[in-house]
Amino acid sequence: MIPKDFQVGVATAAYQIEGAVTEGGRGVSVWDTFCATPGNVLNGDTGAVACDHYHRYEQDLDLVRELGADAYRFSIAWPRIQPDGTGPANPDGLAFYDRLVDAMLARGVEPVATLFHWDTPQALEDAGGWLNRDTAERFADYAALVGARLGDRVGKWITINEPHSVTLAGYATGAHAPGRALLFDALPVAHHQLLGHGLAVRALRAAGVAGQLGITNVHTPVVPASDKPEDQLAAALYDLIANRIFEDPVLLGRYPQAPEPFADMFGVLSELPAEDLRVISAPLDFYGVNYYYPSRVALADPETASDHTPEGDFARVGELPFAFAEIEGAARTGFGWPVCPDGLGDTLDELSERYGDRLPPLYVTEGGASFPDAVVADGTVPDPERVAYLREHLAVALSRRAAGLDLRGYYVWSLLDNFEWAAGYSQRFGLVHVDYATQRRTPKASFHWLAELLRQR
Ligand code: GBH
Repeated sequence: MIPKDFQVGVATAAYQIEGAVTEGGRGVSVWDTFCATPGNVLNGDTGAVACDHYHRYEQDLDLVRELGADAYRFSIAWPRIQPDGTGPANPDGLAFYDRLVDAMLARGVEPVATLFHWDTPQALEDAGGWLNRDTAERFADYAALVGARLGDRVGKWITINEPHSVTLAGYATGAHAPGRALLFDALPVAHHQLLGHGLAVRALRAAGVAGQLGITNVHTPVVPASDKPEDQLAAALYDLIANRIFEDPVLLGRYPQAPEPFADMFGVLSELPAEDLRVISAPLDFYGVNYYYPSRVALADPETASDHTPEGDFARVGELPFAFAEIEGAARTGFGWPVCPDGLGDTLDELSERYGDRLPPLYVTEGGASFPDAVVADGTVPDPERVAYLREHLAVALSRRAAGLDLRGYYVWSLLDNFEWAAGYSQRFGLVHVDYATQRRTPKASFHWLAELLRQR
């Protein structure tokens, strides 16, 4: 049974669902550019049409209401608000999100707005993107524009979604836009996003927004692949890169130290102005956790490293000193990701152990799984694996809450099947099936299961 004051929501992101990439004065984002180069995205897929949500949002929000979700987490496309990433707001861009937020409120659904879910304006990328400190300042200006317009109605603000993914996939390995493969030279990207977060928090507070402010980090509990000292070392280092580089500055006001012999790897993070860390660690009203799966890490053997990488998306992590070992005995999602509800518990436990009193109230701002869902002869979409996934993950979340953790909600990724970044349309994460040829939406069995669970509250 889900407690009444535990918020259940559904999440999406602009580039993954909106389409209409040349409408309403929207500028070009790094994802438009990345998708245009053959080989970057599976099957040459792009977000140009996606779920056509830009035109169909009323119908999509009807589904959110029908589900009985308390909150809808969406993202705002920066290039709709500032086509070139600077200057005055584009009125059509603001007007779209204004209508979207009102449409949520009209349905009794709390708007949870993410300001940055990876769609950097291309013009800013051309000036260095997140490698350039100026992008953090530009992000705060953008936050101020949106805050001034929507600040009276948005319930929660998430500044940045998963700075880890933009750093690692976007700039270190190149699997995501903007497709840079800088390995450890990508570290400034982490810092500039976190600085952008802190400056955006400051800008939103100055704008007097009514809602709560937070950030969303993706968390992966890291376990060494063996007892061997080199695997333990690799795991400790990977935990820093995957998790703590993004958590410690926000929650403790400092970056972690890399273990010997890797101490120099984080060099750039130890030479930063103290004032930056003060900005980054500004008090938050909540902290968002995305959880997908744990990582079993070994030190890479250059000969075999690529055989051990878990997923296409992150395959080029093999060039970093890590290899990923199988999590044995776990069911697999469509991506091949292991289904490990206990890993969510481990992540939540780790957070409260590491940060104790400094931890703001928590929300799981994403959790979910892709499966090869299809509409069958009777018109339904059976997805028993997703029902099991959600049942088990919700149970783990609620167990930690029952044990005293201030965990206030769980948002399912995702409302709709959508553009799954480098995997294109091959991975279906939705509670609602989308037939891309017709844009027909069909709620899956998991949608009906969750709707019933929410009705029972
Ligand atoms: C999220 O990214 C995104 O916010 C969302 O847009 C996306 O659609 C959704 O998940 C599904 O992919 O392999 O060691 O880096 C999650 C991407 C995949 C990054 C799992 C972290 C685990 C640790 N994440 N990954 S590692």
